[in-house]
Amino acid sequence: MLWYDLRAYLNRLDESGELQTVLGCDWREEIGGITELVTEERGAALLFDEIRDYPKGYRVAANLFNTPRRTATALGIALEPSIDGVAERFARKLKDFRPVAPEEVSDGPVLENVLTGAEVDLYKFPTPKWHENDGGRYIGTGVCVIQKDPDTPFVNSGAYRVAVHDKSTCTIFIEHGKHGDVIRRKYWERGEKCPVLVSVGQEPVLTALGSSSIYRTPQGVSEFEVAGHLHGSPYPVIRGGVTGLPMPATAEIVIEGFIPSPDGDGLLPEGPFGEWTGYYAHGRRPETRIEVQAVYHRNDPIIFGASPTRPVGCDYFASFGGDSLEAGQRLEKAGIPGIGRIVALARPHLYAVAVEQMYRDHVSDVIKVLVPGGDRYNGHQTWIIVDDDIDVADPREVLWAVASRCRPESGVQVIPGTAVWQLDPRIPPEERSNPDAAHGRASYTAHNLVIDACRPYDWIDTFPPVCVNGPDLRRKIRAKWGHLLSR
Ligand SMILES: Cc1cc2nc3c(=O)[nH]c(=O)nc-3n(C[C@H](O)[C@H](O)[C@H](O)COP(=O)(O)O)c2cc1C
Ligand SMILES: [Mn+2]
Repeated sequence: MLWYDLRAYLNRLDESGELQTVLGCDWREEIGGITELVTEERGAALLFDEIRDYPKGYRVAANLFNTPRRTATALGIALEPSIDGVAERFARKLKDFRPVAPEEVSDGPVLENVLTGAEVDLYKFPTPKWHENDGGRYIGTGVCVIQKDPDTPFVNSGAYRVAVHDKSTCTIFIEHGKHGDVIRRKYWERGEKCPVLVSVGQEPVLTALGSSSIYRTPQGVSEFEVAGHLHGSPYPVIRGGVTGLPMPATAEIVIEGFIPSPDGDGLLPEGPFGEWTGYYAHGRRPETRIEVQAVYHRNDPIIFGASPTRPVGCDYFASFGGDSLEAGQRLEKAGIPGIGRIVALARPHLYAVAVEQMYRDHVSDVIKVLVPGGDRYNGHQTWIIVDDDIDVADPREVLWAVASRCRPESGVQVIPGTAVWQLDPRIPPEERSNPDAAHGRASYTAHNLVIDACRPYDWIDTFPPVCVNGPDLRRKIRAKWGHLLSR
């Protein structure tokens, strides 16, 4: 395995001087407050200990993956020859994907403490209130929520937010249509409660896969199998005593229980919680709950927190994968040539795509594939298509292309689709739906804004040339006069 557990990764951060231990904070405001400011300045990874009201050793870790270097390290992607190639190396690694089934083991550190029945007490852990206006303490942010399809062997692991409601009850918010939602509905349709595990603090690879920040594991493929592939060895799991579901053997804390159907008394008020889009769009509304029957935890457990901050440049995992990777795979599958990098430049869902134009309708073909207008939970999306001389990772370059190459009369399109995503800040209040057992959530019309900022193919050769020196001269100047430059 790349990492035995979360602690192995924290040790690596410590060795490289990137881990800052912080003592004596209050879980109410200070852990979240410090994390917000440090994340905004892309500062150190944080490990909080000696938290007010809690025993020494009961810790919280945050800001662990937010730089490209840390993300690459966490996923075992070589940083050499340069950080720029990390996205390509990661995509290559995934291209060779063969499912590696998890391996059941009988013991592991997660079993160091087992609480059942009346011993269950979720307040045992120093769960922070992450943002000032959050409506609760979220123990589950960068978690792995583990559920099994009742009809097949498929086991899913997704990051869905989980709040502590009382000693033995959590709330959980899963968007309609996500794998965890599809699975729980199958149990509810049979009149059963859905068995569930919430793993809080596990090694980085499963953590990353659960959130789809770096790769969206398709329905029917287990995140455990992808993790096994990336680790190069089967993922060690232990069966939960109540549900029989597999938990990471080296997890810090695992909560085990059942999600009852939203019928009857199934729902509890949930939220608000500062969301990854940078807003409180969900607000406080009814969501499903987890009836907790057992809690497993290591000695001196660590809650891993992934509390969203202002999204400008403050990603959870550096975004060289995720939806950008998926868009690239769709273009490749459709046989569209000349595609360069695809980068998520802003939250939520604004992408820049580089294309080397090869024929007259090339850009239209790209748009047709990127904008399916289908039923997705991404809400409104913006796509900016640029020529491949533009560095799509640099927002200033992309904006220059929009400002100088997009012809507004033909370069801008608005293409409708539908979505059921609840967190889009632009959904009008009356269209934001509550969960409903029979129908799920209401869909709404979500549009794609497409900005073609490419030079017109028909006269690309006579388009005004870009006024920078050619690469040879630039290289020569750099070689001789590099001492005048900072990079
Ligand atoms: C920190 C974090 C929190 C998230 N919280 C939620 C959430 O509360 N509800 C949700 O539906 N998706 C949430 N997501 C997004 C899902 O994890 C993501 O869509 C993932 O693909 C879900 O797993 P699935 O594809 O197996 O359904 C969150 C992602 C991250 C990184
Ligand atoms: Mn999944």
